[in-house]
Amino acid sequence: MTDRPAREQDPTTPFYARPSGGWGSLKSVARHAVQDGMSLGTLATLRRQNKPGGHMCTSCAWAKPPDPHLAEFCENGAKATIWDLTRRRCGPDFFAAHRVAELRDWSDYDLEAQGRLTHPMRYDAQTDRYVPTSWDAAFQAIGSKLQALDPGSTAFYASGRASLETSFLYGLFARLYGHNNLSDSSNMCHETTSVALKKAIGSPVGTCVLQDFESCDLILFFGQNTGTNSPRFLHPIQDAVQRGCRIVTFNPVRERGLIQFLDPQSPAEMLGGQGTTISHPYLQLRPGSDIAAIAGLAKHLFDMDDTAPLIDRAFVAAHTTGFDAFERHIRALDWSQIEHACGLTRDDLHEVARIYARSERCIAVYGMGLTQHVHGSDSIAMLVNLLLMRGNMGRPGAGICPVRGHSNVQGQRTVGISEKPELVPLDRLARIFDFAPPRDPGWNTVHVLQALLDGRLRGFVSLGGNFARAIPDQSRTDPLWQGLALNVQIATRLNRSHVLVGDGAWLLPCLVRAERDMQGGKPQAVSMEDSLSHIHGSQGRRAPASDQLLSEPAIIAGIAQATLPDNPKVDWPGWVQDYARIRDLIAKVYPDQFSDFNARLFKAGGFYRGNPVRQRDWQTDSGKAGFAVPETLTALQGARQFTLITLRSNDQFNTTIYGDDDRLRGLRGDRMILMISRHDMHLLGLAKGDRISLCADYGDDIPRRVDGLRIVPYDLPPGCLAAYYPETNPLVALGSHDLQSGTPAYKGVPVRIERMAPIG
Ligand SMILES: Nc1nc2c(c(=O)[nH]1)N[C@H]1C(S)=C(S)[C@@H](COP(=O)(O)OP(=O)(O)OC[C@H]3O[C@@H](n4cnc5c(=O)[nH]c(N)nc54)[C@H](O)[C@@H]3O)O[C@H]1N2
Ligand SMILES: Nc1nc2c(c(=O)[nH]1)N[C@H]1C(S)=C(S)[C@@H](COP(=O)(O)OP(=O)(O)OC[C@H]3O[C@@H](n4cnc5c(=O)[nH]c(N)nc54)[C@H](O)[C@@H]3O)O[C@H]1N2
Ligand SMILES: [Mo]
Repeated sequence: MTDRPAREQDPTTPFYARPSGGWGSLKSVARHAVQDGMSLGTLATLRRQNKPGGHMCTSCAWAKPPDPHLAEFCENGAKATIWDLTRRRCGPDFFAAHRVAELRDWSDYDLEAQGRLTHPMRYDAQTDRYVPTSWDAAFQAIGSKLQALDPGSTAFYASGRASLETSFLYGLFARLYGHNNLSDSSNMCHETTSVALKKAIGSPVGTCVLQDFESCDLILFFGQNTGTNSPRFLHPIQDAVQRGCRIVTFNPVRERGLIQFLDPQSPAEMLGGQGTTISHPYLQLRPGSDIAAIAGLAKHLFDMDDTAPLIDRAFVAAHTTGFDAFERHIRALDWSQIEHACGLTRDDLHEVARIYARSERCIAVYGMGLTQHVHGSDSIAMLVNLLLMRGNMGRPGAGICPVRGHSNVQGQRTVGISEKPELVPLDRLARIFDFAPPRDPGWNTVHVLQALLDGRLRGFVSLGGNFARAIPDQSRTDPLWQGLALNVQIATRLNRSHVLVGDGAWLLPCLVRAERDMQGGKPQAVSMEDSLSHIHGSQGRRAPASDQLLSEPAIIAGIAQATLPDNPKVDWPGWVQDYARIRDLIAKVYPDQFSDFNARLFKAGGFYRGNPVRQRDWQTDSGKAGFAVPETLTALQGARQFTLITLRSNDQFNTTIYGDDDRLRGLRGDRMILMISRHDMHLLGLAKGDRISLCADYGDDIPRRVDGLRIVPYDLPPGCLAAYYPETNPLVALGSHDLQSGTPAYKGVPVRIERMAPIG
């Protein structure tokens, strides 16, 4: 196995007291660059990242401004590119040397650290090894298998990184083949947003654009770790703070990026070491209790409105429904209920309510801290309620801003990767491509896993990602993947999903976004949609990691052509020769949003897909925005003692682990840790460094446990524990998900702590 980078063994380093950004982030990038043998060419590639004519970063989905910084990339974007452009290769020699059973014992880090996949490979059950195959043989064999299967017993998963062009072809392929089982990483992420925002305001996506951050006077942050997961967002936040905008954060964990920031691109700040203070106040509520906290804010606002009117009654009357029921519900709540649920005091909430009442233009930002809970949709609806009370929708400097995860996850849904047929213009697809699209609802992630558990899933195609490792309840699902008739993995690096396979598996390597994609003798561009609904062209220039690689569109087209009967309206090989033709198809299917797609592809800052909410046009059933009465004050079930939130470190991109540090949290050298408050350590008689087991406590009889986590004292509210994803995913029950959207409740895992005998 690969030597892991040198690291400290004590994970319990004292809290990192410095601002985020700054020298720490530059040092962190430099370390990764050296480990991975970064060339000067990679530096040149980084300089073009996120700029018109260059490639769009494969890390987060944050907006790319029209006037980019000299280096419009962050620590983590640089890591992602360096990781993609590694000099390490994982080819036929590697697979000849290692049985798949052996690889199942390797860590996530060691699997990916082998470098880029170079050849199409087929799994050979007899030798338990991946063996090389040709593209043509792979396409023909996969095509025959798909033809033999009932389309309804297969699922096509997509991780949110693939381009609009790839995603459009993938969705079309699924429907021509005969199903809507287009599960997406979004099902584990912001599906809650797509469902809750659609219901409340008629738009499944955020309403803000970058300019709104230039004129807002208050930004509320709920459960989004900007410093780690969308670091470029720190620039507009810092600018906002410097012009006097107030930031208030609700998060059980004190996240460095929202406390203080040092701009690595500002020499004065770097030399002075003085950062900008970001949030004030920063409220550490209990996990899952955002509904209660926002209800408290609303209750104060109603009280304050009785003496000095502050609710935008004209807006409420003209643009909303359900206000009276909402007002009655909130006024009737008891302060002790609210305080008990969220762990914040009435006074804490009063301070924020006063700030909100004084602000004229407010933006609410949120991430996985809201979406990944059993009542995630209710939390989002509550946040919308709060904004609607003061008319903070459909005017400059105001609105709601979910921060999406993968770089094109929002765009994939826009162009048809959806298990919900009602969100796709099926009639138009039927007309343009002359076929009868399936109309039955498809499978989301939870449905796919239920089908895997009860044997209904027979074939699985994965467009990127690491599905088997990203999902809940892995101890139950891991052994079942080997029983599938077909498992196709389109990927760039080896991961756990590729080694949990049996007969009928293929591993198909593709280009990364920074690489040159030549088709029909010409370099091709692809495109993606950022979190603020702007579409950007992206062109790679680097030589591919291997001459055997195909682009994602070429792989999808190859499989589709080998699977489907001929159709004169469907020209797979022709489309792949020229991606501009795929964009023309997208424009034809989605004329409102993608007209003149090719002409606008490289517009600086991207072109805006538009959002009717900005004109106060509410595309809901009632034609208005809806106030909603929450069903509960907290997403947590029962009165459990401990709730675990599973989250990301600063040294990972989802299941891709770059290293064992979590610089912004001041933690080093180990990911198998449990963060716990000193209060709870005393209560349980635990000491720093003790080893424990975590056991899920859902009250069912399925054993779910993770052994060997080390205790790290951390500043958390009592009862709240935190540990890393994906190491703790075996604890999450598949049945525990947002009730409306099916997004797994990764941030609200009921657990018990069991002491382990000291080792050595
Ligand atoms: N570098 C890097 N960037 C990434 C990723 C990555 O892994 N690494 N992943 C990408 C993806 S796919 C996504 S979806 C995004 C994820 O980005 P985020 O949305 O930031 O997701 P997480 O890091 O999982 O955790 C979010 C935050 O929610 C807080 N939280 C947990 N429970 C609660 C709660 O009940 N209430 C509140 N108010 N807060 C809570 C946690 O403390 C944490 O700060 O980032 C994307 N960008
Ligand atoms: N406990 C817990 N679980 C979670 C979460 C959590 O917060 N807590 N978050 C959830 C969220 S928000 C998400 S989005 C999912 C993420 O789930 P996924 O999107 O499925 O997982 P990733 O880790 O992003 O996928 C990494 C793999 O993608 C492949 N890859 C990388 N780049 C490319 C490319 O350009 N093309 C192709 N074809 N393949 C590529 C590589 O082989 C790499 O190993 O996890 C979810 N799971
Ligand atoms: Mo995500």
